[in-house]
Amino acid sequence: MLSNVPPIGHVSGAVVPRQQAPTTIQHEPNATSPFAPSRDATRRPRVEVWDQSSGTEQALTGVQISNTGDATIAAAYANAVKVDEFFRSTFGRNGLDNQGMPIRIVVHAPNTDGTPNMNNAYWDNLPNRIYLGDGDGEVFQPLGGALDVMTHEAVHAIVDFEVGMRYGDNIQGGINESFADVIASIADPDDWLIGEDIYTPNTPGDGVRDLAHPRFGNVADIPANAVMAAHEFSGVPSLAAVHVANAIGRSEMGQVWYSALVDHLDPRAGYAGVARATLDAAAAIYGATSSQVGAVRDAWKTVGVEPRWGAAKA
Ligand SMILES: [Ca+2]
Ligand SMILES: [Ca+2]
Ligand SMILES: [Zn+2]
Repeated sequence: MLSNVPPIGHVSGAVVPRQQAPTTIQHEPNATSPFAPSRDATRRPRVEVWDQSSGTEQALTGVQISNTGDATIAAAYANAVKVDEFFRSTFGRNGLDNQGMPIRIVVHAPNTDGTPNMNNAYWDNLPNRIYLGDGDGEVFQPLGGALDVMTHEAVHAIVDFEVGMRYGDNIQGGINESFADVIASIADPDDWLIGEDIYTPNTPGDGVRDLAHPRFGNVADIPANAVMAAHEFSGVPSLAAVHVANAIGRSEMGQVWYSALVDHLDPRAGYAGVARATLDAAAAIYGATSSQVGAVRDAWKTVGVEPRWGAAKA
């Protein structure tokens, strides 16, 4: 469901003052931890945290994070570690830039006018940090408390590093938002809702978006020359992904969508270009004549997109 509140957003190029780098957070190798770092990663921080509750971004040391009595910081840190591990274990990805870049989060991030309790989260590609608002307690609880929200913002970083699409309230912005939502639904696979853990605490069962029931889930439903938010243009490719997951499995769809993003997507792609990227990815993973390729093709047709054929022509 889409609401009138600012949706989970994305900022490219916003001017944010740079702060001094935080002290390296050391993660002790621990064989019993599901998040035990690999041997070559032990000297690198995997997650870095800033606290912006005072107005400026204050870097936290590993000791400060470990001993924090701040449940918002603790929950956001835990989710950022999960996201880093998710990229590593699910896609073999080494950090946001695939070269070991840690996930950098700013907790208690205010609104751009300085007021607290921002009902939003966003990736800013100038300082390469994810900004997490506290929410007003009515529309949102602290946004870093949701694994899918954290993943969504981290995927915006991957889109920037891998594809470099221009972001705007248009189809390309919608494609960017859709990849963020779809990959988030692989990390948090219980449903097709985004943000359900932190959205409208007095209303159970809803989310910021529902990928299986987007407002605009077919190209034919989008008015010509529509002027609307990027998050409205994301419905078509997101619903295609849901159809593919229903046909071949959610985790299999995730492999196709991730490969489409990092290996096949053209930065100028529209919906048909995304369809082609997913077909090329499915063909590379499963074979050009596989049933999985057929499922991807059928899913795009269901949402009104006639895929342009590339190397995956069967
Ligand atoms: Ca979810
Ligand atoms: Ca709710
Ligand atoms: Zn977004």
